[in-house]
Amino acid sequence: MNSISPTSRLITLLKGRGNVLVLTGAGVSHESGIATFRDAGGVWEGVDPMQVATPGAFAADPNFVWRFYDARRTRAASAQPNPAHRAIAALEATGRPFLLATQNVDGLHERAGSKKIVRLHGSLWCLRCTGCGNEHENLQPKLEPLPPRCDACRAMLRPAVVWFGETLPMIELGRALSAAREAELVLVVGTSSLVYPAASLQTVALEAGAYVVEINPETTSFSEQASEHLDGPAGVVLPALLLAAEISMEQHA
Ligand code: BJW
Ligand code: ZN
Repeated sequence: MNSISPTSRLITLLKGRGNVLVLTGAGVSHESGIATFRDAGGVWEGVDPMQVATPGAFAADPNFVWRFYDARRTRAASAQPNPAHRAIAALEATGRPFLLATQNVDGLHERAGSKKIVRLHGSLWCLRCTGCGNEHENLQPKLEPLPPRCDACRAMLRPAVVWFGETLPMIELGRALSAAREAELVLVVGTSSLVYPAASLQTVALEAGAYVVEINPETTSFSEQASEHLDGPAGVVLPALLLAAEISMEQHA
């Protein structure tokens, strides 16, 4: 099993029937060729987040912000789910109480077969009208002309993602918080645990008594608090864990 050495406690919890919560961040899509935000070569190395990921940035230059998201949509559309996305879907498919709360907006978890999912930071594939608030799905990576306009009221559409300074969708955050309070096992995969309130979920779970495992090739601000840290890429560690716990990934190959 490479150099990964999960504890027997973790394997027992994976084999059991208790509530599982999986929290994911950009690192889970890294092996699909999608850049993370804060690593070397990450999204925020090429562009200042304050110029593309705030309501003020969109108000100041909607075309610039849309071009940024157009490029992200194009990249995500050509990417494929990797073994980490598939392992998470396979864990859900065991039928135990389960929730996946992702900060990712790329849609790869859904394409890997995850169903019990809450999207804390929205989706690249959903547009929201800045006038009437209507939301609709749009799976075309390239939108022309930019900025796209609402069919109903002609106001500008924006990506339905959560920018800095905006509140997270209340129902989704509420579901994730409840799952954190009820979970027996939490897997925190591929996130720097720097962005709040998403990063508070792992602490809520710990305080409620969950066994919280971090899977990440680097240490993070959460590593010292984690019950266990598994050092390695998610696409290697997660399938290895499922194998050790005798959970089949066959349906998600
Ligand atoms: C691998 C791997 C592999 C690599 N396998 N792992 C205190 C001070 C100042 C501000 C704040 C504060 N507390 C809260 C705030 C506000 C702010 C915040 O948290 N700022 C911090 C940065 C300090 N939060 C907000 O504004 C949030 N809203 C809010 O708080 O509302 C209440 C409020 C409203 C008004 C006023 C005040 C309060 C909203 C946050 C929205 C974040 N949005 C983004 C962009 C989404 C759209 C888009 O994609 O463009 O979400 S920012 C970006 O960061 C994105 C991500 O979802 C999010 C988290 O990043 P993530 O996923 O953790 O990625 P990285 O790159 O950080 O980490 C990747 C990890 O993967 C690394 O650890 C690698 O090692 C690892 N990895 N390869 C496994 N193969
Ligand atoms: Zn409208």
